Amino acid sequence: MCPTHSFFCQVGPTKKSPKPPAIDYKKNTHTQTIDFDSFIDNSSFASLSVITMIALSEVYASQPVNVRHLDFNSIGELPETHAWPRHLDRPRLDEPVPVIDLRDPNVLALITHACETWGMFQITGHDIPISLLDVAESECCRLFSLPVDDKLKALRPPDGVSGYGVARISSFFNKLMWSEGFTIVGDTTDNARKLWPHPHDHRRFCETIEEYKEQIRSLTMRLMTLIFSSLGLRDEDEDRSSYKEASSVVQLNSYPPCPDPDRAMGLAAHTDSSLLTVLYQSSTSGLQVLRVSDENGPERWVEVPSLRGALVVNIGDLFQILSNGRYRSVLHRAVVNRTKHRFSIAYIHGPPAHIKISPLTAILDPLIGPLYRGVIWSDYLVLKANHFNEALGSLRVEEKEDK
Ligand SMILES: O=C(O)CCC(=O)C(=O)O
Repeated sequence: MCPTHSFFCQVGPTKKSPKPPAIDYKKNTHTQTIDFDSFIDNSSFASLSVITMIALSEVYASQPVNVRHLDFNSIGELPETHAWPRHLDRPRLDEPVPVIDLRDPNVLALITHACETWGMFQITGHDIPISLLDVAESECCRLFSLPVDDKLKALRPPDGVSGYGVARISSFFNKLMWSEGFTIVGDTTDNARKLWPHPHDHRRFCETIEEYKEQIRSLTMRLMTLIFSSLGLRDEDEDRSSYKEASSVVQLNSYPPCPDPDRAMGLAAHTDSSLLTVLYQSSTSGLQVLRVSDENGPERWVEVPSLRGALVVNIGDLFQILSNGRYRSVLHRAVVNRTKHRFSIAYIHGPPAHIKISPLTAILDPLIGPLYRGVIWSDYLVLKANHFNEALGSLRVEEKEDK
């Protein structure tokens, strides 16, 4: 999720990725080998496609994240495995990440400015009830407060996408992060049952997640419409109609209180492989966004403050491609603190599986031409799982004028 394609954490990647291979964009090789009838499962079609799941399973199986799962509550000292070189230069607090009220008559201009300069903004006036955000946060708390042995019953398998575990990007770093996650793709009942055998307990979790997903899904569709309009696309533009459906993943994150927060990392700097991500960062701040060097100063981290009831929206790699680089997929990370258990919920919004993501023809400058090759989401996820923040750069093509 990185417009500049370099690591900004001082801890480097453990894997030196070879140059990403060229994908054969003319054919989707996965589709030729899959017997669809044996995979018909409405719950997973509702989110990520079977093709995507299989492609990802293959990559994940080839690079398992081998870690010992910590019982964060019982640790009095930061273990060496989790001690990062001092990286936490104080974040700037004086540069406010844009906060946009969706009812503002000027909303499109505000979105354009935020997407071009920050790649991230907070929204208010979004009509998601605060009570739903509160309940979702308390369900996160209930899940992550379980004893570690209970959480491990829903451990994400090495080749799987759903379940409990450490951040997937852990395999790219030689230090571990002070966080745990729970990934939800499609229906989460099976995993919830493993965590809470009693129906009353898992039903409560599943119902909250379903309600949250449904409400954030329709908000995200509204945001897609606003962002397309902010780029100058008209309602009838053909480009736009392909995005009426979507795939989604919900990621619950937990950052327990940490005995040495200045040397720990909650979630290392990354960009999102999505079109858009809508994040609820609960009542405890911890999200930071990278500002690139500009007239206000050199490259710097800026804190995204937690605002009661607000949601954070960030542009993902795929929207950077769609907008031909005009809207920025921005590096962000999460830090931890000594006293508070922080939770966040990311709704990762991707395109329908069969859509090839390419710069939108309606907004292309004929003098510049497309700056990215087209890619379908499953291929992009595989590229990202293998090459992390070099993935987006590997799709970049020369500007016309340079040729
Ligand atoms: O917890 C946060 O504030 C950031 C979460 C995030 O970046 C992610 O889930 O990809």
